[in-house]
Amino acid sequence: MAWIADGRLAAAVSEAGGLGIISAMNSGPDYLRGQIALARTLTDKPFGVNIMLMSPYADEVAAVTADEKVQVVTTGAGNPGKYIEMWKSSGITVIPVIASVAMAKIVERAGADAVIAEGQESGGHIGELTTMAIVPQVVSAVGIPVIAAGGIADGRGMAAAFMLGACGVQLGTRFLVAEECGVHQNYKAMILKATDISTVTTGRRFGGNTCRCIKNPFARNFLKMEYKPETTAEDVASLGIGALRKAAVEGDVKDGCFLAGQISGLVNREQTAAEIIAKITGECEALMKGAAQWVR
Ligand code: TUI
Repeated sequence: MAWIADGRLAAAVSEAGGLGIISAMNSGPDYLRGQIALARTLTDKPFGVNIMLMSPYADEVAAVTADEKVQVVTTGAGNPGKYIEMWKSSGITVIPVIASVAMAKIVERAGADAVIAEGQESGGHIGELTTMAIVPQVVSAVGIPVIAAGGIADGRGMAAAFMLGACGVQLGTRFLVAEECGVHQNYKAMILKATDISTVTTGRRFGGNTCRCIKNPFARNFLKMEYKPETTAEDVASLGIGALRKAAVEGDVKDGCFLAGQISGLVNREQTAAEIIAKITGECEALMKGAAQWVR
């Protein structure tokens, strides 16, 4: 969650019993070192760092995580194979986000400790499969633990993920409205007022770069440009530059790109990370006690 998941939010999630993740996003090593240091002032619990593999600084921030010996690294938007040995030799638990069975098998073979199987309900860069379809197929295909992501924001989603064979869940959209999340208030307001049909996907035309975001003027204009016959893949690549920052930092509701998942319609209260985690795990536990009620 570029510009969103910083050291403060990650520390709050870890303090509350989750595993907070700092997004290294498109920033350089100094930003990441600063956020790791900040998180360490706020918690002594484990937390992780997410490396977006399409970042121009991926090599540098990957080295920072090894040097800083963060407990967990997750990766997104590509194959992290070339870094896994370095991370493992630093004692780091490596958990790539994958969007297909093929990539899950590749990272397992390369030494990943677990995978996050992410459905296309998620916000941001996504693959083609839904959470319902990808999670059980990845669980059947690999021997390492599978964490489910995409479309999960409450105890029902968490319980459903466990039923599909996952042993954990990753939530993004739900934590956009955490009190400890420093994203612009307009971003939070956008999520709080979103409905089930408030998101769209951009970047599908040329493949490999599909992104889910809130349907605002930026997204509508992106889609209009993307599908003009004369538009090229290079044109599309330049359309979103700077738009994540405009959304998360400036709160620009017109020209910002507000990455958010399809479950946004269910997210309608700003709460602390601890309240969010207690609510979701409480709901999940209660639901799972009666999980057999519809079987017969
Ligand atoms: O990475 C994400 N979500 C993101 S990254 C991001 S920043 C960005 N901006 C513009 C273009 C691209 C990224 C915003 N949101 N989620 C994890 C994720 N990883 N979703 C899908 C994947 C994925 C996709 C392909 C993982 C591996 C993969 O492998 C493809 C291949 O064959 O190399």
